[in-house]
Amino acid sequence: MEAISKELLAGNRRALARAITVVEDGGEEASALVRALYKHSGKAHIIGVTGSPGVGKSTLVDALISECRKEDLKVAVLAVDPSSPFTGGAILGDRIRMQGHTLDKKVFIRSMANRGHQGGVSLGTYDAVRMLEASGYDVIIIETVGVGQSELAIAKTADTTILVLMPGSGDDIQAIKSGIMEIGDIFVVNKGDLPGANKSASEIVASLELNKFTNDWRPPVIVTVAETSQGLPELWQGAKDHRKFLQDSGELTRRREQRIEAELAEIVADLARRNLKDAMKSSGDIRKVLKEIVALEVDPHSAADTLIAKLFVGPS
Ligand SMILES: Nc1nc2c(ncn2[C@@H]2O[C@H](COP(=O)(O)OP(=O)(O)OP(=O)(O)O)[C@@H](O)[C@H]2O)c(=O)[nH]1
Ligand SMILES: [Mg+2]
Repeated sequence: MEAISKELLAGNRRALARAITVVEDGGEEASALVRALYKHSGKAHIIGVTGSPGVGKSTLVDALISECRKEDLKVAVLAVDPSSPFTGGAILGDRIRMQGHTLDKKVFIRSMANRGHQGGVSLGTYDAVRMLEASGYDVIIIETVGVGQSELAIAKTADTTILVLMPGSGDDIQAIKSGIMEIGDIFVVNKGDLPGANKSASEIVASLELNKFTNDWRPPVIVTVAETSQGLPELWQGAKDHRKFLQDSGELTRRREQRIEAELAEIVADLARRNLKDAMKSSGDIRKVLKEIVALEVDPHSAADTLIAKLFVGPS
């Protein structure tokens, strides 16, 4: 792992790709890598791009990469597929749509399958972001297909969440009204070349006005045509403005604390799950305890307390 860390810090792409595979799989090797590289993380602007299937997220991300490259920023994209642990068609499509940048050494694109964690953005994603940061990426874009829970999960991972819609996506606008999309920091109506884009944008603006904002950021609503990069400079400017707002207002620290809290809880739960079998075995007389519970000598809650104590002795 030491060799990988060194090469990764030096910007070696192969070492980076290998490291992401390792953290995706989790376990001891992953922990060792994160331990070695954690100090070098935490610097990038993490942008989440989410929205219903087919609204043009990947095309938009491709165009956003170009905006970043105009400023010579190093950009990475993680395309997270929340729907299936197997490689789906969506990921293949993402790859193809971002092919314009494959020869650019300052662009790194990677697909990640959800490893069964709730919400689509797995523990592996947090650590993959850290690997990218340690390798010097300034902007990290995470694309997920938004289906309720995964939008919430991505919002927890990203600094800036871009919610992408398209003209006539009435259901999505209903969702904004009902408040579940209040996680959007920037709203995009993509496919602005199709009829109804401006109408959709005004509807979003109107429903946002009904929202009670907890801070001073007012989410901009931007109409784009991802295929021709129309509206992209405005979108990139919006993302930078948001990042500056986060920094100036102290919101960045607050969000990151929330994110770490969620991650820590997940790591501990994961660890407990993994240790459970061993603890059951090593708690010696688990059979005996089970019999005692059945015989009404010990209640299951007290027995669980005993087991919990053994779960958190940590990995041996
Ligand atoms: N007319 C029009 N079509 C667009 C625009 N942007 C993307 N598309 C098309 O919309 C389709 C879906 O684009 P993607 O970028 O794959 O959409 P996506 O949201 O990433 O899709 P999933 O990852 O499958 O959820 C493609 O056929 C694109 O060419 C646009 O601005 N205008
Ligand atoms: Mg896509």
